[in-house]
Amino acid sequence: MALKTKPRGPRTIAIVGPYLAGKTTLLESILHASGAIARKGRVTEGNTVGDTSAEARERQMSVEINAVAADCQDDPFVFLDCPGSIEFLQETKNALVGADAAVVVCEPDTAKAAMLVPIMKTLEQSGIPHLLFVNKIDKATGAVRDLLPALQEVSAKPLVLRQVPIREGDVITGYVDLASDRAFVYRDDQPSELIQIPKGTVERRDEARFAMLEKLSDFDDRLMEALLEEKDPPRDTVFEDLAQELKEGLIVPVLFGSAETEHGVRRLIKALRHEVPEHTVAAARIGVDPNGPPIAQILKTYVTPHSGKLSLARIWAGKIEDGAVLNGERVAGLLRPRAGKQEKLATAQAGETVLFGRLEQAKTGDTLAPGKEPPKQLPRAETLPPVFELAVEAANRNEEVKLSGAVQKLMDEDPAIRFEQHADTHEFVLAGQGDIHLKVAFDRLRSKHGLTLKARRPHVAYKEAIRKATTQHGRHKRQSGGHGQFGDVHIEIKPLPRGEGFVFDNKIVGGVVPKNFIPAVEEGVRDYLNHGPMGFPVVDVYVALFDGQYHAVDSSELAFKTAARIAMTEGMPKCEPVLLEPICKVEVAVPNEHTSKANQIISGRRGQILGFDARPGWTGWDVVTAHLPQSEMHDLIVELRSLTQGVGTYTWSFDHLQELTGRLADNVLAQHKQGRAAE
Ligand SMILES: Nc1nc2c(ncn2[C@@H]2O[C@H](COP(=O)(O)OP(=O)(O)OP(=O)(O)O)[C@@H](O)[C@H]2O)c(=O)[nH]1
Ligand SMILES: [Mg+2]
Repeated sequence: MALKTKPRGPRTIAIVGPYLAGKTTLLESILHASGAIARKGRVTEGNTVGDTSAEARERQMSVEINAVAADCQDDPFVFLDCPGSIEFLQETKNALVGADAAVVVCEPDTAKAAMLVPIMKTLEQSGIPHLLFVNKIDKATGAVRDLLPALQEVSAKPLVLRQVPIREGDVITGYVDLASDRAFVYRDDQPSELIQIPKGTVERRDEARFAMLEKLSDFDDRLMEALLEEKDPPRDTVFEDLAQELKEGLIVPVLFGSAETEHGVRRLIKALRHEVPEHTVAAARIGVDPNGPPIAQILKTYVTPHSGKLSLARIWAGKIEDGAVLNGERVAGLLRPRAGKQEKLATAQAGETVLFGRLEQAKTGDTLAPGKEPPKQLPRAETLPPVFELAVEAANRNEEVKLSGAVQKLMDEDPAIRFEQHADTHEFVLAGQGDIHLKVAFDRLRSKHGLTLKARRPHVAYKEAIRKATTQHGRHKRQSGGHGQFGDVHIEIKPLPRGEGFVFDNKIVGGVVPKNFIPAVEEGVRDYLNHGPMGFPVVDVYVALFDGQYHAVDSSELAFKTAARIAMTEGMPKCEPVLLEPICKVEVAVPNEHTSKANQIISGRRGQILGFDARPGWTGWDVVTAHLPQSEMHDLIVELRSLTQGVGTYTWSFDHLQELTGRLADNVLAQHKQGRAAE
């Protein structure tokens, strides 16, 4: 059978995988191998094409998507090098929206395989074809064949090993490519050299090649027949199956190499050129007619010092020109992201991933189309719920006004950032995926928006309630010159069941307090309830006005309001006030070998475990459900990640208020007093 034509047209590849697996280094090697750059930089030396932002360079880690175009022979690609840190998973998710396939970079270390789970799940759930690149093969201590079962554990799809190593002593010096059945020795930063399959590798080659063909034949009857008849299948059938089964997401090919020395990188590029499907496949996956009218989607927004706002977008259909009006805004600059200098374009075609200049309203994830109005929006990446919060304020008071606007711009770039003013504590709270994520956000606010923030642990919204009832008289009387002030009330104060809030009751009969003053009494009570005897808002309390007096001339709304406040101020301390702390419902998700540790963390933080269950759709994972005091949640994610190789996570929501007494309550009150004194 004749080999079908190789996929054509521009394709976009996301380079993903755990923290420090070597993704940015791999991008550098891909660019070098394809001739896009003449010299390779190193992450440790701060001179790579990726990680150019100050925030990334300073930390020697990727903190956002690096998009770089490279023509691999005649095939145009855009590579999206994604950050590996779990704190920047949102970036990866946003990039994958526009990817035809993903290269999952990992290390040859069975102990690190579990770190792949979050990304593998994301890929499986979104149906994006992906292959594994086992990097740092120069440092591998164990055998590749022993690594494979550990990697298979984290993949729902069958892994298909495409190469076997050739060794000299402990060092891997080359590989046999199982599809073409040819052997190569590595040459640093150069193409590998074709050799005879060494004798010592023949047996391993036979075994691995048969295993590969067997897996491919699970989805191809012709191949199955050939194998049963013990015939070596035609090479073209093998290549065709590899491409078809990757496209359909049936298999996960596994290649290996060393990004640092460029070993195996050209082989990887070849697999991408021949096997990654054309953009029409990804377009169909998200429901776009690739032959329909122009439509594009934003994968990332950059705010740059020189070019202003740039929107990295995948064009799913049609042609878009510089100057076109998309969603009511004119594109001012159409660029291809090249290594070094970006390439100016007059038009960009379906399948390309390009930068649109100065679309001020456009946000990451938005769908764009020509015309005034935004088109029907395509599915976006899920937004990760925040797991870490800090209270922030402008370091310089004059800059307070800039805060909201600057954070809004930051959120256009990074949808995983949340920002709100807390209704109870009045603090501005910035929330995100962890400490480093927020630190990077602060750095960006400073460098791009000229705003320096002060941050601290947010206050917990404590409340208070009462345990006993009382009645109280309150009178406000003042005689000063002509017009006096007079208000007089008798109120009943009673606790309400938890969660019932505040109820005001008017029980006045016979007009002893005229109707028009009653709202003022309620207002006086409500005012008081903002700061109860302990200084916190009071909840779950019933107050009834049942008696009082007035004066025809001297009574006023203000006088009655004041009388009500006086009654509350005197009455409430007699009602046995008690502190209430917010309790959240948390769902902690961890691989099940860590479930008992998760339980310990929760118990150690005064949590109450409600139960645990298998995590739906995540084989080998549990979800522990618990009630946890909010005051214990600030650094929960930090501890959870440190005990679970970074993969453990949680979601939370406010659940109820619960009485807090004893030493812990005393501490809260002492701190609150200190805080108020400092204000
Ligand atoms: N020995 C060896 N080291 C490598 C290889 N590839 C990368 N490294 C080193 O691994 C470290 C991390 O490399 P990066 O390319 O920054 O890794 P990354 O996956 O982009 O990291 P993040 O984006 O921060 O997740 C650097 O010190 C690299 O020099 C390799 O093939 N072999
Ligand atoms: Mg990186």
